[in-house]
Order: sequence, then C-alpha cells, then structure tokens
Amino acid sequence: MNSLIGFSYVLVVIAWLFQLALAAEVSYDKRALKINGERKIVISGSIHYPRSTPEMWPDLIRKAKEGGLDAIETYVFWNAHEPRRKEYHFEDNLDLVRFIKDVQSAGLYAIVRLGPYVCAEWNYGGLPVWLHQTPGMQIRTDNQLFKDEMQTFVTLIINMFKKDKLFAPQGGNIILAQIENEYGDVEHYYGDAGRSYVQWCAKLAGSLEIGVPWVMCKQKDAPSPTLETHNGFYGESYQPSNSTTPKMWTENWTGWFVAWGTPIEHRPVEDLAYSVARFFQSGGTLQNYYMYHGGTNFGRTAGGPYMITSYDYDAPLDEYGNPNQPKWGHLQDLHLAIKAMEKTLLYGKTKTYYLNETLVTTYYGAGMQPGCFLTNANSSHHTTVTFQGKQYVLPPWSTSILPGCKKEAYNTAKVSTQASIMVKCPTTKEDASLSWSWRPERIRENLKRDGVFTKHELIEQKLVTGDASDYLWYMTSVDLSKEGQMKLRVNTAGHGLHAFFNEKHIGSHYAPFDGEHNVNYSFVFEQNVVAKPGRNSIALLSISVGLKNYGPAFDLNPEGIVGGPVELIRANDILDLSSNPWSYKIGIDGEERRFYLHTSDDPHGWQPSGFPTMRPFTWYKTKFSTPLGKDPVVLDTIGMGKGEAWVNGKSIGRFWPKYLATTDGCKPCDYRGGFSPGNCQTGCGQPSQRWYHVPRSFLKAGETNTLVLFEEIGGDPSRVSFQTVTTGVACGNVHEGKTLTLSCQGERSISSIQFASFGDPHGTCKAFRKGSCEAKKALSIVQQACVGKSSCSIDVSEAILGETNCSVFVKRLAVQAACS
Ligand SMILES: *[C@@H]1O[C@H](CO)[C@@H](O)[C@H](O)[C@H]1NC(C)=O
Ligand SMILES: *[C@@H]1O[C@H](CO)[C@@H](O)[C@H](O)[C@H]1NC(C)=O
Ligand SMILES: *[C@@H]1O[C@H](CO)[C@@H](O)[C@H](O)[C@H]1NC(C)=O
Ligand SMILES: *[C@@H]1O[C@H](CO)[C@@H](O)[C@H](O)[C@H]1NC(C)=O
Ligand SMILES: *[C@@H]1O[C@H](CO)[C@@H](O)[C@H](O)[C@H]1NC(C)=O
Ligand SMILES: CC(=O)N[C@H]1CO[C@H](CO)[C@@H](O)[C@@H]1O
Repeated sequence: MNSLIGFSYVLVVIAWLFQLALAAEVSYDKRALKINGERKIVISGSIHYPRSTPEMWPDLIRKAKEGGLDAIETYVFWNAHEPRRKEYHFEDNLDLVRFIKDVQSAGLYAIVRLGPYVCAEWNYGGLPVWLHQTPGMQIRTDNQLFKDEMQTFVTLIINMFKKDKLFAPQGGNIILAQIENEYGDVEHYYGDAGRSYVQWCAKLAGSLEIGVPWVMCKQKDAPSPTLETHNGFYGESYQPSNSTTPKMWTENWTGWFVAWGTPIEHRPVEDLAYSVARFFQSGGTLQNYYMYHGGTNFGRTAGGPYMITSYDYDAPLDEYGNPNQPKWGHLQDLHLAIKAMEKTLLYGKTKTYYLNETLVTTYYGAGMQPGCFLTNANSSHHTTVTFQGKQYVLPPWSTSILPGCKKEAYNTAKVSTQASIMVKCPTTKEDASLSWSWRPERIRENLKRDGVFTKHELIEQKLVTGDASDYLWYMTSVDLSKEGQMKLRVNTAGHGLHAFFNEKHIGSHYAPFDGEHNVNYSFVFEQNVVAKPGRNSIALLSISVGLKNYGPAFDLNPEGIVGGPVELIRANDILDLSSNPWSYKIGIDGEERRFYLHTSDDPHGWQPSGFPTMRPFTWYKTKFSTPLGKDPVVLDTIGMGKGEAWVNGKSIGRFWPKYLATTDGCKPCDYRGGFSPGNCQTGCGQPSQRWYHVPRSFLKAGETNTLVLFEEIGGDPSRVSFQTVTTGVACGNVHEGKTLTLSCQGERSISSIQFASFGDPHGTCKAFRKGSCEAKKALSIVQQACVGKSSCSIDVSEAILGETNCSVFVKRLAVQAACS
C-alpha cells in the first residue's frame, strides 16, 4: 500500500520535473521573440483545422515541417464551435486541442489567433449569427452584451488550452496568441467606442495570464500588453510603431481567395519568395504564410457573399494536401538559406547600402559567420553587381541570399524546384457511370403549408434563420377583385430569389458577383403574372450564399427581402404588400427531413430510375465504390447547376459549376513588379469551381458510399463523376550548378521525357522551346536517368550533360516529363 503511494508520488514528481524541463519561457525584445531567453527566427504557416480533416492533419503538418516551418498558425472558429448559444462542438475537424497536439507531436510551435472575429473568408467572419439575433447586441464594439459573450468564449478556449498544458510555459507549444483581428482597418467606423473596445480587448487578453505574448494584427496602436503585427503582400517597409517590439508579419498572403464568378487566383512563387527574403533582409524575425494549406470550406462554412467551396488559395500545399510545386519546394530552399544565417540575423549588427542599383544588407558580428542579402528591386532589368570581388547576376525583382557572404545559396527568382501539373483521372470503368435515383423537393406541399410564424413585415433573412439554412420562404396571399395581367415586383437585398405565384414558378434571379469585394447584392425582380379573382398566393424563396465576413459593420449587411417593398402592379395601381401578413418558413423540406442521410438501399420515397435533367428543386442519390489507391478523390460536378453535395451524410460544400468566371483577366502572368489579386488568374470563362474534394476519411474502404445532391436550378447528373488527382506532368528548369529533381509525387512513375534541353531553352512548363544552342546528348542522358522511375535527380553541369555548342552566360536545363 505504502509503496504504491510512494511509487505514484515518484511518478507525479517525475512527470512534473519532465513538464518543467519542457516548459519554455516566451518573451521578446525589439529584435525577436525569445524562447528561454534565446531569440528565434519563426517561420510559420496557416493551416485552419476545420478546412481539412483530423486524418489529414498529421500529413499536412509533416509536410509543413519538411517545408522548413517552425510553427503552425490557426484561427479559432467561434461559430463552428458554438453554433447555438452554449451548445459547443469540438468533435471531428473541430477538435482544436487534438490539432494543436498534432502540431506539438511534430515538434512545431503553435500560434493561435482567437479573434474571435477571424474574417478568413469564413461564414460571417467566424461570429455566430445568434449574436446578431440577440436584442441590444452590437458586434465588435464597446457593447456589454458582445463583450460578455466574447469574454466567455475566449476564456473557454484559453482554459481548454491551459487544461491540456498547451502554452509554452506549461510545457506546451503555443508561443503566441492573438486577440481581435485587423481591427485597425475598421476602428474609425466605430469611433470612440471602437477605441475603448480595443483597450478592453487588450485588458481581457492581459487578464487571461497565458504566459506568452499577445498580438493584434494591423493595429498601429496595439495597447500594451499586446504587440502590433503586420498583414499584407509585402513586409519590408513595415515597422511596428512601438520600437521596443519585434518586426512580425502574421499574414503574408501566399495567393488569394476565389469567389463565384471570378477566375482562379495565383501568386507566383518568385514574388512570394522575394517578399519573404526582403522581410528578413529588413530585420523581420517572425513571418507567417497565409495560407500554407488553405483546404476546403465544407458544408456552408464559406464566407462571402459568394466565396467558393475550395479555399486552395494557391498555397504551398494544395487543397488536397499535395505539395503545390514549385511553390512548396522553392520556399523550402528559401527557409534553408535563411536558417543558415539565423544566429547572425538575430544577434548581428547590420549595414545596408547600395552598390549601383543593388540594395546590399550585411549582417555581421564578432564570432559570427556573416550573412548577406543582395536585392534588385528593378521590375524589368537584370543587374550585375560586383560584391566582395565576385560578380552576381540578379534577375529583376529578386533577392539573393549569401550565408557567409561569399556565395549565392539562393535567389528568389531562380527556381530549381520542379513544376508539377496536376491532372484529374477517371476512376475505374465500372464506376464511370453512376446510376441515379431521385425525388422532387416538395415545393407545392411547402407552399400550402403555413410557415412557422407570421408577421406583418418583411424581416431580414439571417435574423429569421439564424443561418440554420441558406433558404427562407416568405409567403403571403392577396385577395383581388378581378382577374388579369399584373406585375410582381420584389426588392431584395439578395443573394438569390425563386418566385412563385399561385403555386407556379414564375422566375428566378441571382445577383451577379459584383466584381469587387462584394458590397451590395440587392436587386429588383419583376415578372408578369396572371391574377385570378379571389385569393392569390405569393411565395418567395430567398437564398443566401455565404454571409459577409469583412468590412466595418459587416454583421449588419442585409440578406433577404428585408423591408421589400414587394408590390403587385396593374397599370398605374401599385399594391404594396410589404406589411401584409407574411408567413415564414426556414429551410427546404429535404433539408428538414435530412434526405442527405438516406444511405440505405431502401427506396423510401426515392424513384430508382428515369431521373429528370434540368429540373429545379430536385434531389439525386447514387452509390459508388471507393477509388483505389491513395490519391485524393474529387467529385466532378460538371453538368450540375447549383446546390449542395453530401458524401455518406457529410457535406462537401455548395456547388455552382453553372456560374462561369468572367472571360477577361487571364493574361500571361509576370512575377515582377508587385503582386495584387487579379494579376495572375487562370480559368477565365470556366466554372469558378468544378471539382470538390472528398476527403478519403469520408469514404468507406471496400464498401459502397452514397452521394446525395440537392439541385436547386436544374442540372444533369449523368455527367457527374468521381476522379482522383495526381501529377500529370513534371517540369524542371534549373540553372547550372544546381540539381534538377523530378518526381511524380505519388503512385505514378515517369513514362517519357517530352522535352529536354541544356543550353538556353525558353518558355515554361508545357511550352518549352529550344534556344540557340544546346548540348547534343542532353535528352538521351535525361531519358536514361529518369524514365521508368518515380523520381530522379541530375546535376546540371557540362560534366554530366555534355558541352554546349556555344557559350551562354547562364546555362539551364529544361525538362518536361510525363507521369503515368
Ligand atoms: C511599447 O512596448 C513596451 C513593451 O515592449 C511597453 O512597456 C510600452 O508601454 C509600449 N509603449 C506604448 C506607447 O504602448
Ligand atoms: C530599371 O532599370 C532600367 C535600366 O537600368 C532603368 O532604365 C529603369 O529606370 C529602372 N526602373 C526602375 C523602376 O528603377
Ligand atoms: C557599377 O556600375 C559601373 C558602371 O556600369 C561598373 O563599372 C561598376 O563595376 C559597378 N559597380 C559594382 C559594385 O558592381
Ligand atoms: C445597392 O444596389 C441597389 C441596386 O443597384 C441600389 O438601389 C442601392 O442603393 C444599393 N445600396 C447600397 C447600400 O449601396
Ligand atoms: C547547336 O546545336 C543545335 C542542335 O543540337 C542547333 O539547332 C543549333 O543551331 C546549334 N547552335 C549553334 C550556335 O551552332
Ligand atoms: C497591408 C496590405 O498590404 N494590405 C492590402 C491587402 O490586400 C488588400 C486587397 O488587395 C489591399 O486592399 C490592402 O491594402
């Protein structure tokens, strides 16, 4: 007995000592964050846990670590955790603690940005809509009701972290936390109340005693104890206003988000790497990629209005978790070059000056290996500079990094990493044609049934729905004395509308994407109707497509037929129906009856054959087997209109392939001269999103799975299919002196070399051309080294590839390989 107690006592003491040994003190000075008194360079990347699955997390985190990251950053998504007041969810992909622990097991730090307003192109910026429904509540300002709810939620999360000992001083890995988010952008709107709210946020943060620093991003006057940090595409000219705090960059945008109706955005890696190199050149010490893995807006979590389901973001890891090459690899090389001079960057003195056009920064100090950066900020011209007796060629808009200052280890515009072109492959033949059963959404029954309540006014949509659905019925009737043509006119704040008169569908309209950051989706719907004497019914189905997530008072942005007016017009007579008795019904019938959970074979209301096409308000269901292998699985929704898709009862998001991106704006991309969204778009005139990620953990191995689609505007499911994503083509374009590595990055191998030239080849992947000179045998040497292998490496030199038949200044090897 005694010895047992003694034994467990010893265990407790050992555990306590172990914890203490791991416990780390986090502080800062004007140069950097300090961990146990040591300054640190922190290279971090954003991965949002609800945008992937727990099964994906360890692999994403491992690839982030391999890519050279020290930390993973995430927001905390309040409306996902507390969709209804005091009803909390932390299961599946909302298991925040498990996510942080996965980050810890990989040996990485964590940065948690609690907000709880997060923006993030996430529905309603992460705030629960029940806040909006609470009388007297004013969001993100000095309002007691809001501050109470915010404090409750933030405290709950902090206590969860503390209980699991996740803060660094407790032996955990959280080294930094954020309160609020980009409030500096909107503070002016809230006036004095905004000012005192910021003070209150800082006080709340300070009172939670987490033992690690707090930050506020884009907050010039971040009150103590919070530290100001920067968000943007570039960070070299940013300086914190408080000179005793370090230069930290919480969001460096690796790409950009996409809305329904816009093409796909890309940010070239040469420009991204340049912005990072310049940030460290100019004294930055903590940098976070937003996003490192963007992932997927499952369910109805996409913000908006009009954010698409994919949140790929052109991040270094693509939506499915594959390295987005060359972005992932080129940044990995950059991180190695920066880390090679970490000590000097943190403790050295610094000297910055120009040599002709070249901006030179030298970090140096007694007993330290020096480190140098050479920048050519000219956006059109190469420059050649002689530095410490050696000549360097700097491409336009590039920085060279020279750990030791004697040799270029890295240049941001010289990409040695392969480019991978991913392709979608059909799954096995037997799966190719899916057999569909279907059932109609019961519109008529819905129209006849009274709503859940009646009011003599037209109420704002989310105020009624609490965002329990995208759909809200507004229904009324009107007694008319005579029959005849009339016009129904509906003023709505958007985003979409289906109108019914006397139970007949008379028309639909969606607000077009407004091209900018979606401010106003209101429109006027007009349609001729034939009235009958006596009672006429009007039913309006209003649809929202993601609640606004950004801007001053974004929470008050109206959705639905708020205030109307809704009018019936005959000649010059306008009958205003706005204060009629309006009956309300939230959601649609199949949603309420959860058709998406119908996974058994029991037909139960589903018609097993003869499915209709182009029929609005239709549910479709099919079975499919899990595609073989490990490659990511996607649903190709081409042919469908608009709706939502579920696999085995889990929503894989809203689809809308009928919404094509604008046809202009896809010009050839140039990395030089400063990136902004719209610079580098692809997919003009194509669906903004056609393929939807189906995480493998949603699928059952060796069993059949169920796909349910709700089609709202009419589509043809016979064209829908499952596909897998894999590398189709791998290209390299590598300077002499480096190594070219090609890999099919998955289960395939290199089947042929479609192009190889060593000399001065032109062009880019899939469009390489030979230059004026080359080495004769390069192609056969590359074929020998690569064909039949899943990956291969070749040192790019004349010794390996043979002499070229003329002298070019900088020789390159360009290769295009097919994977199959
Ligand atoms: C600047 O930061 C220091 C901590 O590093 C803090 O003590 C001081 O109050 C801050 N100054 C201002 C004006 O906020
Ligand atoms: C870039 O370099 C060229 C050639 O030296 C020069 O004419 C041009 O003005 C430079 N552009 C900028 C923006 O400095
Ligand atoms: C600066 O430019 C001049 C004229 O082109 C050249 O002679 C000189 O070598 C350059 N200096 C450096 C440090 O490269
Ligand atoms: C939104 O657009 C509609 C129609 O174009 C216009 O009547 C309305 O004034 C606009 N509202 C705002 C807030 O800009
Ligand atoms: C070098 O050889 C290639 C063929 O391998 C030829 O097309 C090219 O014209 C030659 N260039 C010179 C400068 O001789
Ligand atoms: C700090 C910063 O660079 N902010 C910019 C971020 O991107 C948006 C959208 O392009 C710009 O409007 C901001 O100025």
